[in-house]
Formats: sequence, structure tokens, C-alpha cells
Amino acid sequence: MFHNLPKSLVGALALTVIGCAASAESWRGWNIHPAGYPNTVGMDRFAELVEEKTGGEITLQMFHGGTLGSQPDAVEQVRLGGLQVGNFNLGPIGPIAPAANVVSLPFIFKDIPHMFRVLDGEGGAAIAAGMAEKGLLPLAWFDAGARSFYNGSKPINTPADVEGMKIRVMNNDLFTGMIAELGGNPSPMAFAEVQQALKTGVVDGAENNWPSYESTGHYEVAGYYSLSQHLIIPECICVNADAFNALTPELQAAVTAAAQEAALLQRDLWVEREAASRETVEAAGVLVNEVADKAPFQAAMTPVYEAYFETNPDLRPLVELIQATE
Ligand code: GTR
Repeated sequence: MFHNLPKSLVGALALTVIGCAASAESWRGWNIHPAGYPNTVGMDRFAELVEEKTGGEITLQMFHGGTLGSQPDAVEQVRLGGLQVGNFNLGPIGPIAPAANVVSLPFIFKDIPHMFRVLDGEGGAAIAAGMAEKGLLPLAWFDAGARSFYNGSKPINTPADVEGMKIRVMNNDLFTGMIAELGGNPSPMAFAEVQQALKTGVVDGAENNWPSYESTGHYEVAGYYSLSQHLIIPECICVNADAFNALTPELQAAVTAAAQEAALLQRDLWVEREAASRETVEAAGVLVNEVADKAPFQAAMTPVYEAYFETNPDLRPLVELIQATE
């Protein structure tokens, strides 16, 4: 169609077309949770805010419910740029970014406010830098509560109660080490497979926070929830580092502000959902027990920390910084 036009005009037209394509970006995002879950609502809000704050220069289509694959696969996709955004738990990121693995050390945080104080300070900057180096940029942190053990046969009160039990964990040597040190058999498995594995007895138990225990229906097949609270792991709104770094400073600021605003919404919704999920599972007959003495669980984790320091001697100061943070 261009054969009658002067060459210079053809060139200018082509540039305009390329220019348009480059200035409007369509991003795709991964999330594992179902509709109504605080993270799902938070990620949808993030998508809305990205479009609003960038004046439509960036649009984000979210894919919820893990439809784009398992979390370890999605982490790789966002690192490589096949996807641009993910709401990730830092558990599955730890094996890739050792600095980010500090948050997966059992009992590293005293409670949720302690975790956020660390993330908002020097510790959070070191974790973010370690992730960015691997191609994943965390723009904001989500609350994911504390994870506790659950199973279908008995309350867990002491490490001896875990002995011999096959417990599903997320894919990370720290978690397999944690279960092994308690005398159990760790079974790393994708989140989507856990319900069936619990139901058929492929595993005896698992561990998670209140909202995931409830939303997955795990409570229907594993009715003893024991408040060990052994892991407090944050989650991120993570973006592909190259995609983010290629943006103008103005667009980078807009996307970051969108993530931070969406994270504040997620954190509020999280607190409400924790209470609601606990109520739902208790009403359904789940037996909840406090773990009166967590000290034996904590003491059993010494070899897990030692193994981490052995592989990552340079990260000891980061662990000490977290432990020294009030
Ligand atoms: C949930 C978390 C998910 C996933 C899942 C799991 O609490 O939000 O990202 O990590 O746990 O246990 O695999």
C-alpha cells in the first residue's frame, strides 16, 4: 500500500507505528488465590491504579487462581519476562535469591509488626536488592500472617508430635530442613496439589496461615490446627526488573505508588480475613490449640540456621540485624 509514497514518508509512518506500540505497554500478572481473597482484591486494585496513575500507558491484566501455573514456575516467568508481575510469597523465591531467604528462617520474626519494621528498614533494602539482582523487583510488601501446622489426626503441642508425620511444605530447603529437624518427613509440593494429597493420605499434614487453610478447603480434610506460628513470611508485588527499569522515572514512580497503595489495602483486608477464616473453620468443627511452649520448636531449628550460615556466610549480619531489630 505504501509503494506510491516517498520513501521518507514511509519511514516516518513506520516510526509512528513502532512509537505507538512502544509507548503503551500491556503487562500480565500472576496470582495463586481465588476471588475475594485479600491478595486477589489487592492485585486487582494494583491493576486499576497502574492504569490510572500511568494515564493508560501501562495496563495490567491479572490472572488469578494460579491459572498461569505453579508459583515456582511463575517466579521464573517473571524473572525471564514471560510475565511482568506476580504476587509472590517469599518462600519460593528464597532458593533463587539467598538474601530473600532470611524471611523463611523459622521464628526469625517476633510478630507481624516486627516483620514490617524490618522490611521498612535496612533489612528490607538488602532483601529487595538481593531479589533485584535475580531479576525480580519487589515494589511493595503484603501481609501473609503466620503459618501453623495442621493435620487430620491430632493436636501438635511438641516437636515429638510431629515425629513420623509426612508434612507438605513449599519448595525450599529451609522448610524441608525444618520438618526433618522436628522428626517429620517433609514433602515439597505445589499448593494446588495439597488438598488432594491430604484427602488421600499422601501427606498427613501441612502448614499455612488462616486464610489459605480456609480458602483451599484444607480444613475440611485436616481438622486439627495447632498455633505453632513457626513461619512469618511476607509476600510481594514483584515486577520483572528489566520491564520496570526500561520505564521513564515518572512511570516508575507511578507504578511504585500504585503498588504501595494496593499493599495498604491488602494489609487491611488481610487482618479482617484472618479473623473471618478462623471463625469459618471453627464453626465447621476445626479443633484449634495454642502451643503453650514454642521454645522446643525454636531450639530444634539451630541446625537449620547453621546450614543456612554455612551456605551463605555473608548473610549472617542480615540475620543478626533482623534479630536485633526491636
Ligand atoms: C499461601 C501463599 C501462597 C503459597 C501458599 C503455599 O499462604 O499466599 O503464595 O505460597 O501459601 O503454601 O504454597
